[in-house]
Amino acid sequence: MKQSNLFLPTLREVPTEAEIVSHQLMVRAGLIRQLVSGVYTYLPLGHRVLRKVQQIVREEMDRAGAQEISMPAIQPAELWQETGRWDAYGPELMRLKDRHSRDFVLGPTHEEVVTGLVRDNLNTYKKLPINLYQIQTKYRDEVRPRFGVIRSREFIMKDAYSFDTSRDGLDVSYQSMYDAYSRIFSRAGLKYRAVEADAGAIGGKGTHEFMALSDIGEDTIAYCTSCDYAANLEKAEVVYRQGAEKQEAAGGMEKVPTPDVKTIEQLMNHFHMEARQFIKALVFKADDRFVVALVRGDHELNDIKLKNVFDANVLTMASEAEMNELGIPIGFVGPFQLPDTIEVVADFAVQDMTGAVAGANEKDYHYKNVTPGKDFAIKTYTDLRNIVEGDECPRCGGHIAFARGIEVGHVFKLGTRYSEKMGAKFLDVNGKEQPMVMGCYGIGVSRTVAACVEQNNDENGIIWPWTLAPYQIHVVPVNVKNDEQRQLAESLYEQLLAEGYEVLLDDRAERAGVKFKDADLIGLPIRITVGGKAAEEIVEVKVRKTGEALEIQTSELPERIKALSVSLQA
Ligand code: 9G3
Repeated sequence: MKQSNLFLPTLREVPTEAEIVSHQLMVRAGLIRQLVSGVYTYLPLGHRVLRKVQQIVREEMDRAGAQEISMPAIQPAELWQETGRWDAYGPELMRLKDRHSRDFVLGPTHEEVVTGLVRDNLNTYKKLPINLYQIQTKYRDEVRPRFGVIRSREFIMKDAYSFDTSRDGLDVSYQSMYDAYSRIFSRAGLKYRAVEADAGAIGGKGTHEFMALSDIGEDTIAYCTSCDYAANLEKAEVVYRQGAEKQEAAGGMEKVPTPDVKTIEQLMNHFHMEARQFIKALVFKADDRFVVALVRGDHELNDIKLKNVFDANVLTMASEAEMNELGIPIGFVGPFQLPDTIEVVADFAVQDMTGAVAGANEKDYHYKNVTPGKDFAIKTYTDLRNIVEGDECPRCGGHIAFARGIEVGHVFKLGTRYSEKMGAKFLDVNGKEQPMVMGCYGIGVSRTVAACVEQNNDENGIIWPWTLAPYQIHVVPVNVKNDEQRQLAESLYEQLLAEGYEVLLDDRAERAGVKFKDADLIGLPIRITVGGKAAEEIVEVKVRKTGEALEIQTSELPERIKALSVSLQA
């Protein structure tokens, strides 16, 4: 490709709305342009990278035996009503009416469509298992799109759906996708970890997220420094060791006036005690009932774990109005004299507390010297808190550390949740009707591009890994007005193309400085500069990743480039 023809509007200045490096660089290097908030156009360079990610995805999905299809983005509301998701989702689900005023959704995902498709066209165990996938634009009306294409309102996803006759079959399909994902992200050059995750609203048991490691990642990963245990913070299990036989606190609990002492900090000052000596009580609404969760004052409640304890669809903090209605004084909540409709659960660590301070459930009062189990009963102790760095690894006893990640892949064991709701059944070997057992598997294709830029850049711009680079070699004649330089550059360009490389020739009549800045910004893996020594058939070969540059005879170029391309793919 000749750069004088390439639609590549690079920018020097950093776009103000871009908060993170990958968003800044993808705009400055002319890969994307925003149409409206959360909606992007991919320009030629960005599109070439997208296509490379898709190519790797296709090769690995096909290798895993999945079959590519293409499903519509426009989906009838009736399908979503069959699964109950028409009402379950709010404004994030983009809805539209056709000319006959019929309701449709713009597909944020395709469980309903694919389950309907298989239900209507397959009904015998002989035709299972099957895995159908597509690479398609998805629509989700994010409340706050940000970070460029990392959290956008339309994005490209590879989504796959497996259908098996049994849970064992699903386990095989799931593992096959898990392995395919590992190959995809390795080939894309991403530093990633597969972490245990929470299934969330989609349901099902067992799910992993593939996280591209990055400090701007929205997710926190808890991983073990000794074994390969890794989990999303939402899911990470806390190891609880029953404390030593707790020494009874002297005397009984005592109600003390604590006017306007509400927060843990205020309590710590008032009682001159550490956070770990307080019982934090939080009131939640789990679907249509109220619950109170108790955690030690220095711990954080994990609301996903709480939600799972009650198997709730929706879990929200009780509002001030709801607290008033319940007669629970905000800031003085405690496990005492609660309305008996309220279920109280406590994190394991609470049961070891003695001489604690807790809200008295009366405005301006707390109790001190409280001993759970003695001064109040708890029916359910469970794992309710966030794991913290230094906690014990639930697999090997090692140490837990934190990292942040960008979720680029997510694999789920759905089970029969959708097949039962939509009647996707098969006749088993005994002729008996059974619901198909499903899995679903997503990769954020556009998000993977951004994660790659987030992990591969320096102060001068992007540093593309060989496998995702929009072009592999950048030929840059310093001065196109100099015939020797221009002619040598063009002949090298033709020669490299003939050898099968993807080559960009910067044939623009720009100053050298501008060309070199643009070359660093768009970050192709290898740059060949044709300058003052063109007459001697000497050029400079520079590796973008390491900055190493060396002058070589053009006669050595083929094997030098070959060697570099091999080392850059290692
Ligand atoms: C919606 C909206 C947003 C959503 C969903 C539905 C996320 C939704 C979860 C999934 C599960 C898997 C197949 C590929 C892998 C992920 N956000 N999810 O179901 F209506 Cl507005 O998409 N789907």
